[in-house]
Amino acid sequence: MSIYRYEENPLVTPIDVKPYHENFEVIGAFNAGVAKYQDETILLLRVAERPISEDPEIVKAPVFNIEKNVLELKEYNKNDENYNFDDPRTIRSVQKLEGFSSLTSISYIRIARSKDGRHFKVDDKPFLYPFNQYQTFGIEDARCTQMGDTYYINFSSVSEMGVCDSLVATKDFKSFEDKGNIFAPENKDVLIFPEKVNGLYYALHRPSLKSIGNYDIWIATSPDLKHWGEHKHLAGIREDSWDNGRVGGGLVPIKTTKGWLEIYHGATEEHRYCMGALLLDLDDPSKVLARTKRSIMEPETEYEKNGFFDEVIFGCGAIVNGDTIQMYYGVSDTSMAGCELSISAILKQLEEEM
Ligand code: MAN
Repeated sequence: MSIYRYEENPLVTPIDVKPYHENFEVIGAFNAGVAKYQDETILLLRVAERPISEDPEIVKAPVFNIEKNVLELKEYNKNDENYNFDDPRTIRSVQKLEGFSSLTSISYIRIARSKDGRHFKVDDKPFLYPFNQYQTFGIEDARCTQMGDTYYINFSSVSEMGVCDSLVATKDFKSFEDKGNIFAPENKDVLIFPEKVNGLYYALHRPSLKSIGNYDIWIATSPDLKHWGEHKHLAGIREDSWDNGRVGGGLVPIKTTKGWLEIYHGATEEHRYCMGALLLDLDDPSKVLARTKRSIMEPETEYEKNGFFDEVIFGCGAIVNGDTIQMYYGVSDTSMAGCELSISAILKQLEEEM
């Protein structure tokens, strides 16, 4: 697969973002949803800010207090044997096999704007900042689906209650209307299709299962973008493959003559994130017509391999022009990069590897 990575990469890095909180540092500006609005390319950046700790033994964990409308800090001592600090993203209780007690940073959504798609300027203020009790640990990994002049933005809301998926709508990227939580915990990587199919809205989603089952992609329908049902399993992880650990939707599904093209992410059990492709039936997107055996893109460049969390490429959005997918993607949970992929080349790989 030939991929054209922009010479300007990475396009947005933590240095380009001024911290919103005093005594915090920006450690990530990544995993952005993408939109074309008027003459601008908009990136809905996930900005992660970490409290600066004066004492190397102390790890501070930010939690937004909704009632008091302030960001509070919980402190952990690195020598505390009840907790594990190996994953830089989380603080885990050693008593629990899975999951985390706190996050080491708080994420929210900030907009970066560009006229040429390569040079971005980051807004001074957040666009989506924790606004309810489901978001006390932050707002992450936005996806944006345009329908008419409305842009639907969904994202992970993270709190002690779990990770759920929430929806807002905007027409101007200044204000938004809250549409509530659309998928209950734990669920991530929700991608709303850009048009109805046979009178119904469709969305991909990724329940994160704890007792049995894997981190697989599911599909659901809705009459109104509010009530989601008809849940079906769509695509699972594959043993001995680059996507044997987890899979999740990446870009908003792209309508092609051959079917709905979904560029998804897959990770190994060791958390190396690559991108692959699925082709879904135009008339019934719950039918998988083809899936690439090989990945279509892997972490290769320095900025894709090294960062806060190494070996991650994570596409959440794109702008499509004819045969070209201009994909913007998070690299190593740190920065944003851009590249161009050809739809016909991906369809060819799908046909060969069916
Ligand atoms: C995982 C990672 C983190 C994220 C949490 C909560 O641990 O993806 O980046 O903050 O989940 O969503």
